[in-house]
Amino acid sequence: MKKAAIATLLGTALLLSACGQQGKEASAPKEAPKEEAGHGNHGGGASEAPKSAEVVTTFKLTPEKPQTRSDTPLTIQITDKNNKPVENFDITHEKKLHLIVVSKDLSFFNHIHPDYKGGGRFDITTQFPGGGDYKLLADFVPTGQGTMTQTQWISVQGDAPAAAAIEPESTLVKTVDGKEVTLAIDHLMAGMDANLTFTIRDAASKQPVTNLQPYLGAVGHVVILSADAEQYLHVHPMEEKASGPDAKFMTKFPKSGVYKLWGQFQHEGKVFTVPFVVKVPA
Ligand SMILES: [Cu+2]
Repeated sequence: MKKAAIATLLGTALLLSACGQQGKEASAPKEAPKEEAGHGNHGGGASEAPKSAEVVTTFKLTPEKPQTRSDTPLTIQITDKNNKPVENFDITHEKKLHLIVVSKDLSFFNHIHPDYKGGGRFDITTQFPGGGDYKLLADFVPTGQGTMTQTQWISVQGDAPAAAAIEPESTLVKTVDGKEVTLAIDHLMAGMDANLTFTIRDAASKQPVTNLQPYLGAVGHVVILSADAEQYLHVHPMEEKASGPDAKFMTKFPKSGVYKLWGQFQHEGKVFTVPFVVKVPA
């Protein structure tokens, strides 16, 4: 097996990360959102730069250029700028590190949780469904610092399938795993607090689903990426303990443009992921 090379990512690749409004603020009327509403309690809002220049994340795949659909070990090593391991991480939504993997055209999305091995090292074995470029986004909170997201583009062996177009959808209704999910967005504008409401029904009966289960400690999670995968938002619900049919989120799209977002929910022990593509006007 080819020796894995090491790709190092410095803090310059920091992307935006924001968390949904939570806890006691959840009952605030949406007409008058609090100023910091989009930032939640993770301190990683778009307007405050986490100190990630102090943190270096190294993504190591074995082999460096993985094969399609084969088990591929991935190690994520987090150190400070002096190459000393970062040891302690806050747990956010039940995990010390959240890893998002997307294909370049955003048609593939995976949200996984590498195991913490100590010494700043996280391990997982994963697979990639086809050849071509993928982006890895690791989302974590070194204790005493803010939320940070560090990323790495990687390349998988084999021909990339034809890129899927990332086209804004005029009707935000999708059926996934027997659920009909409707997304309504208020105030969809760059730099504004936007309200995202997912409504979940049984696809066959059209009955509202009122017994959603917590997934990673909340009624749902939303990950948002700009079409070029450069802008990243991880949003948590306004009312984490909600159980459906509505799951409400608030976030701020940093710029105008096309974004893909994925809502993730759990029902009857199974997590389902529903994607939408929206265009944020200037
Ligand atoms: Cu996660």
